[in-house]
Amino acid sequence: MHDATIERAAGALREADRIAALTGAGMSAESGIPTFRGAGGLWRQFRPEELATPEAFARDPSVVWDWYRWRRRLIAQAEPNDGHRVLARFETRFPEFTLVTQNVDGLHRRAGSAAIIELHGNIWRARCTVERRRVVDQAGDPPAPEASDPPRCACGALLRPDVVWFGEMLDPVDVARATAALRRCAVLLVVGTSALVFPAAGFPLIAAEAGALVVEINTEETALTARADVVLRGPAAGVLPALERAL
Ligand code: BJW
Repeated sequence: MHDATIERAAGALREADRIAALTGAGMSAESGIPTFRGAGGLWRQFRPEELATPEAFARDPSVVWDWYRWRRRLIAQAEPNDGHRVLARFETRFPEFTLVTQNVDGLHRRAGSAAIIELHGNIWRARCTVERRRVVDQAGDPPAPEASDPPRCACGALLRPDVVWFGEMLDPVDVARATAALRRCAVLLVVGTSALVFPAAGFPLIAAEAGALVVEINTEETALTARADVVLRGPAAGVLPALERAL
């Protein structure tokens, strides 16, 4: 990462009053949460179609819940990293800052971000498969769904993780809010995502077409790299603090 490259991103941020960030699993990598597709990624050990689809849950809800319990335990032990904390500070530093995340781990909130669009849900919530009522579990507490296997709602129906699986629709309100922010922003920071999973993978292109400077922060080349205006190669927990220092 060259000083000139970081200065280009910092200069654009200094000039901008509307900024957005889109984050993915790499954002939490240095908090100890495995990514989905990288080395040691969650998909390397578990096939997605076996675990993160409505069909998998219908076939064997206990197996799917085991995977989510394992991830909840990892996340409960993790702490937000310096990258999460920089984005939390950006919320108060800039006149308009919109944080859109694909992550379900809740670490942005724990770092102090207040206004977050959680596109793929939140691992600490469950919802009734019949009543659709949400059940909130607290990180660190023994989650209520641990009580039975597979966990059930008070009405007797199965509970499921309140996340978005492949083939499921994202909340249209979240997508509309995110899209509006992407069309308005002058700079979009795209942090730690492989940019492979839609519709989020298309968000940087929406911002670019509306005239935003797209800054990619990632340890590796991605599907987005060729379309990004500025590429800051390195870990989120190092690059974001460096960017903040350059402001
Ligand atoms: C670091 C780092 C460090 C490492 N610092 N960086 C259009 C075209 C093609 C397909 C589709 C399409 N529209 C819809 C689809 C189908 C599907 C899809 O996109 N499939 C693709 C695989 C092709 N999309 C959907 O089904 C979505 N629904 C939808 O569109 O509904 C409408 C519809 C329905 C039916 C048919 C058609 C349309 C729903 C997608 C839901 C995704 N859900 C998951 C699971 C969430 C719950 C859970 O967590 O359990 O979301 S899948 C998984 O992938 C998770 C993530 O949020 C998501 C994205 O992954 P992410 O964050 O990018 O992680 P990685 O691991 O891929 O990348 C990590 C990156 O970090 C890497 O680049 C590393 O280099 C980097 N990194 N360490 C910085 N320290």
